[in-house]
Amino acid sequence: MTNTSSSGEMVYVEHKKDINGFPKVILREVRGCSAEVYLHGAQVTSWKNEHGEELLFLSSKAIFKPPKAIRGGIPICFPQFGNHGSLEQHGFARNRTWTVDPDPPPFATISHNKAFIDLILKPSEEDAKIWPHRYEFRLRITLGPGGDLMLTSRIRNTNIDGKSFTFTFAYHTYFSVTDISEVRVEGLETLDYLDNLKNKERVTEQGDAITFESEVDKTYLSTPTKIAIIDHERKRTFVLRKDGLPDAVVWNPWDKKAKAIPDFGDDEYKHMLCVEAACVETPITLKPADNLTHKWYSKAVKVQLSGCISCTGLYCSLDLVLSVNSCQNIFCWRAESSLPELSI
Ligand code: TA6
Repeated sequence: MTNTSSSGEMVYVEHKKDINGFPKVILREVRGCSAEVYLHGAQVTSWKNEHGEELLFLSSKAIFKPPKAIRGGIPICFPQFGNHGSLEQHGFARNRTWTVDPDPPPFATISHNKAFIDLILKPSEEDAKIWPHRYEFRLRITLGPGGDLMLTSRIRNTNIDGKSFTFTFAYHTYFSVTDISEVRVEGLETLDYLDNLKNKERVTEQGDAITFESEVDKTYLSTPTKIAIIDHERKRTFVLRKDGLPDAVVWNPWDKKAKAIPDFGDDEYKHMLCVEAACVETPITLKPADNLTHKWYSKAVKVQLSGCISCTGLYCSLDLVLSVNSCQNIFCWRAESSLPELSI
């Protein structure tokens, strides 16, 4: 389903309002893929393939009323993941209304993608009371011509008092699956994880692909940059690629917890799985940025990524690329690892 203007041109980016009047953006690509982003939380709430099939889970009980976070899609957890700190669960970025970024700094690599939107979050007076830092959080969401969904967060410390700040982070992605008991996750075998159901006890995962038969809430540490979610029933494989985010959280509330979550249907746990590109174990520390604007940005992307976590910490970018294909054997998604480098 392509969307053309009155002059017959393809409309890659459409600004709309939902039935409650809340602003959202629709991204479309020529092959018929699409994505939907709410300015509330800068949250992707839909990602469809060229057949119009929904790839992300969105609860039938999701509440679209700010400041409540929307249950499903891809909430952004910032500046705190989960209860790793004194702020509200998963921080406040998902509860804030973002704005369209009028002047996004250039990226290091030129991209020919057309279906993208740049959003920005800046601290409010309220936020400064609970998290006393000045920052700019820029997020680019891109739908690639092949249907890949790419999210790049660029976070900058604009404190004028010379103070650094530290944060944890996650793209809290809800994947739509046919039957959770028929799903496998590959790429996390033999890794250490923090079990959030056992007071963050550190455990080592067994050797096989991960399957699901009960509640799971695990933070895998220092994972590979690529993880696959294989939905056997639908012969579908999601490949998640991440950059700048060493950890990955895997969550399914199962039956009992599902009943306890007000904006989540009792049986919906059967059709979703969260696999979240995250930075939890070693928080990111950013020093106040200097004023090298454009040059700073383009150079920074390359250099800073490694610098920011270890010492210099001026600026960082956190990338997530989601792609999906219709094969489901191990060789296929591993073959995908020969995909070209990230160009947002
Ligand atoms: O990412 C997993 C997790 O931290 C779980 O512990 C569970 O609480 C889930 O997030 C959902 O959190 P929310 O605050 O959206 O209800």
